[in-house]
Amino acid sequence: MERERYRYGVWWIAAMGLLLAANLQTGLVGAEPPPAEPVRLIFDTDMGNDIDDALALGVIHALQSRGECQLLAVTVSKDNEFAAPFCDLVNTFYRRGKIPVGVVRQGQTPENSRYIQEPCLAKDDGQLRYPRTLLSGKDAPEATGLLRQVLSRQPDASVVMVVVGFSTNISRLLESPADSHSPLTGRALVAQKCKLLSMMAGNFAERGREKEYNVYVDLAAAKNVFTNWPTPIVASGFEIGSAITFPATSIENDFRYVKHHPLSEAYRLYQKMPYDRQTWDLTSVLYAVRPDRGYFGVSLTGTIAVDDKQITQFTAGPTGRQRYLTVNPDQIVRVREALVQLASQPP
Ligand SMILES: [Ca+2]
Repeated sequence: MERERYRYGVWWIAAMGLLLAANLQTGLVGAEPPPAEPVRLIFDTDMGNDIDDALALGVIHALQSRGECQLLAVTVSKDNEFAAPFCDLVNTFYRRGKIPVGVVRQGQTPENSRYIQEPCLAKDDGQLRYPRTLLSGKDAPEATGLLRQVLSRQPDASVVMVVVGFSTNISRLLESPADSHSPLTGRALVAQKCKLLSMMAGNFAERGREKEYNVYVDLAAAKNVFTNWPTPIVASGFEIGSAITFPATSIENDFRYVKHHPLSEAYRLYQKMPYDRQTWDLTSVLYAVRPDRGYFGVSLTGTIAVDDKQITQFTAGPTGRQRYLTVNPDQIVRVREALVQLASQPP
């Protein structure tokens, strides 16, 4: 009897010892998860062509206010002189007017856009309605050089690029030679400093797939990026943002905490209210900062290519590093709710 009890005791101690060792190994005992570092983010946008770019910039600021990201720079791929000042006035509204803004030279879509131009020019009692430091895009630095400068100062494998317009700037970045900011070529610099490219581009719907604006407006640039970008890419295809609309009721009700809000004013200028606009660019921001929250599904890894009809084609394969987002009905509800809360969050 004594002997049985002794044997049982030995087994029990041994079992507990094994359990403790296993827990220590997996870090379950006494280990607090380290606080997550804010995501170092660069936002490249064709601000002015569609209103989702403006709301996406607002979402970035809300996430930064929550300690989840740090906006290192904004670069603009729309070649219009009001695109960069509008980005600067939004940054200034969120009290981050020192964030550098770079612009494309000899870029695409120079045409005017009311929603970026009118907020830049609006005055009340002789003062700019939305103060800013950058008066014209002509005064802003060229985007490729700014991207090189900002990237060269970041820790290795730390930067997430969010690209929600054409690939003009990041394609030129890939092709850029060594300069005063870095002895590396653009491609090597990206490989060293970036960890992810989250881009709104292409179309990966199972049916009815068409060519997509961000791809076909600068086709050569998009092809270069899909072929030569050296980090993983996650693309939010046209069908993702199309399935998740931003409610006009939020624009009408949730932005009234100030007399003049640049995002709700821009939204009203873009189209006749009320309208629910697709959230394309916002989804690429949300995934970039919160990739592990289950807002979206992601495809298998593979490669994205553009075919001769300018349509994106995905081929799964173990060596590829590119994926695309998917979304189901429950996720659509969650993403819309998150985006409304974030876009309308006061500075
Ligand atoms: Ca865009």
